[in-house]
Amino acid sequence: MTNKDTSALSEKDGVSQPETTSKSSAEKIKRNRRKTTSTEDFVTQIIAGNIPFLSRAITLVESTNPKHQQQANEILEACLPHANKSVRIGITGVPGVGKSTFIESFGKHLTSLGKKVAVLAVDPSSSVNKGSILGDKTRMEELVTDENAFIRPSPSGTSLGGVAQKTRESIILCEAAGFDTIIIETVGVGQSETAVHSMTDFFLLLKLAGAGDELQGIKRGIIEMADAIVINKADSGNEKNAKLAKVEFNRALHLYPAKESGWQPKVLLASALHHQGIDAIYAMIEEYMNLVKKSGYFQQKRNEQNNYWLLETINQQLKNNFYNNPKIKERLQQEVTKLENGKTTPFTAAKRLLNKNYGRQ
Ligand SMILES: Nc1nc2c(ncn2[C@@H]2O[C@H](COP(=O)(O)OP(=O)(O)OP(=O)(O)O)[C@@H](O)[C@H]2O)c(=O)[nH]1
Ligand SMILES: [Mg+2]
Repeated sequence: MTNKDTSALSEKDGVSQPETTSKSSAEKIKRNRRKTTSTEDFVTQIIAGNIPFLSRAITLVESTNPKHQQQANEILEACLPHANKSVRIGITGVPGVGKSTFIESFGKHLTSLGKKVAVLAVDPSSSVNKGSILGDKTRMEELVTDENAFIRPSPSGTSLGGVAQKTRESIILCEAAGFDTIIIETVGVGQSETAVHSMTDFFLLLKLAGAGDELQGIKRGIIEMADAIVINKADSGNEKNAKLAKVEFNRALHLYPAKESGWQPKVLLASALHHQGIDAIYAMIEEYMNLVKKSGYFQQKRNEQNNYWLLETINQQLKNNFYNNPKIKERLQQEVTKLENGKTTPFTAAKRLLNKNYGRQ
């Protein structure tokens, strides 16, 4: 009881604390400012392949602090001419399908070929579980310690759009740092496959062989996005089921209209755990890249993706400006009350909020 009283009292006394806090945080800011690295240094180091600098730049990209964002944008613009020279591969599949195990095996195969591999993720739920990649880095034990690999968990964030944009910007930084193969993982929460599809050149769906009902439970549109379906865990007595699944997926894929890329999506078997089928998967991706680079589709798709992200970023920014505006917050609350009291309609309320404030952001 006494303790409680004391702590309650000390809380009251604590009214003066903010000053102390602000003093110390002011000092911190000063200290940090002294330590701040110039954009030029960042860019030079990133292009030289300096991983700690790459990590720090990604942290700036992920920051919500406007000053950090400003510097991140400057770094991104300067890095852009050094980016774009990579293969970007999207990988999706339900939890437990073997994404991490696959990325470990696939990534090691790539580094053994002399490639530099960056693994990023789009996982909007990562603010809760700290990111699927980080959560099971144990499944990527070898890749984690490979000096030609860079693994970064998903940025945290509340909206998929925000998380995806940060990952997309991180791709540019990784490419500028010399990573020629970028793997983007997603567990496929909400629309995250669509987001990953819109930032990659090749989209790979990992599947398990089921009991003959392979197409059940697959989200609409995923098959259409896939450039390849890899049936994982084709081992330990599961080989026959995997082969049957391959036939069924092949049949299903042929029902879809031809892809604009001119590529006929393929179905392959793999055992990520036993490193089987991995080299064939990479050979297939190389075949795809040769095809689309020759036809010009590669550049066309990247241009389309850039346009998409331009509009997406504008949408995000407009929304953020709107909802983070204190006046809007207040008026929105007022409109909600009016709505609850039957004094307005959602449409009139929305119009009023938008009309009054749009031009003043
Ligand atoms: N037999 C067999 N097991 C595998 C294979 N690939 C992965 N596994 C096992 O399946 C389990 C899940 O693998 P993960 O790589 O963690 O799967 P994930 O898709 O990353 O799962 P989340 O991170 O939860 O989304 C682990 O116990 C792996 O050892 C495989 O090719 N064959
Ligand atoms: Mg995983």
